[in-house]
Amino acid sequence: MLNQGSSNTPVKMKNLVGYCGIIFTCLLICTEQSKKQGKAVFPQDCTQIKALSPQASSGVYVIHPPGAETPFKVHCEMQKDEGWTVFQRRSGEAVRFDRNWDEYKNGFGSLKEDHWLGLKKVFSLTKNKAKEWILRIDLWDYEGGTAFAEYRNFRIDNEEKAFKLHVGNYSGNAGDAIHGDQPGMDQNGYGFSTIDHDNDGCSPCITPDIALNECSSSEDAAAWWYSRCGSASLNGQWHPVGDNIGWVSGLHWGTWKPSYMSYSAKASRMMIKSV
Ligand SMILES: [Ca+2]
Repeated sequence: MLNQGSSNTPVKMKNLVGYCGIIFTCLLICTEQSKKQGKAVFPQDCTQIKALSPQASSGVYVIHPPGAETPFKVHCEMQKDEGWTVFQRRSGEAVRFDRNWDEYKNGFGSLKEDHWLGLKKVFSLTKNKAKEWILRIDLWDYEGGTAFAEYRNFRIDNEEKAFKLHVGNYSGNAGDAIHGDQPGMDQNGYGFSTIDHDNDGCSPCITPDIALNECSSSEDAAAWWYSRCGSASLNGQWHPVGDNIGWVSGLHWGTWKPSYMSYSAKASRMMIKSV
């Protein structure tokens, strides 16, 4: 990780800067050579972009993970010395999230605004087991508050395994909603569910509060790694201020705002970095 440990001596920093400069120069040379050969070389993810170019700012970049057949565009969230590859962003109702399996597989929305990058692309990133991936979830409420959750060892399986979710240890101040606010609600290890693909492991789904037919259809076609149905669900219907409490469908993080409130967040963002 660049720049972590501010106790680095100036000499070490100088070496680090020089080292990065060499890598960046090599990448440029490779890119130039590849251009001559008719091929372009792209960075693997936003973490690599930030490492090679510390001044890089947030925006849309082209990346080419080793696990992807072709390069694709992503929104990179650049923070200090960290480059995060964003795969979900919610901030309003301009982009609908009640979508089917193929749309969640391939992605939708605008990379510059609200969007879902697509499970296929997230899989192509996290299938690289030479790296560990950290998942970060940022949440905003209507009262000016924010919270976050981070999970080590994030990855998802391929489509044949329903893009099953894998997360490790939690840290943060939003609470561990993926592992659940009550026993039996753990979403870790569950496949992704959409209105036309039911992988929630229950039928009907008996939650501590109510019985639902299926998690996705009961939450107005929200899509998530549901498990009976669980405490986390950030792809539900977006609700405006003053009308954001009490809806079954919404942007829910049940360990941050208790599930009985059914509080729908003002905004959310999901992103990953490699370490
Ligand atoms: Ca079911």
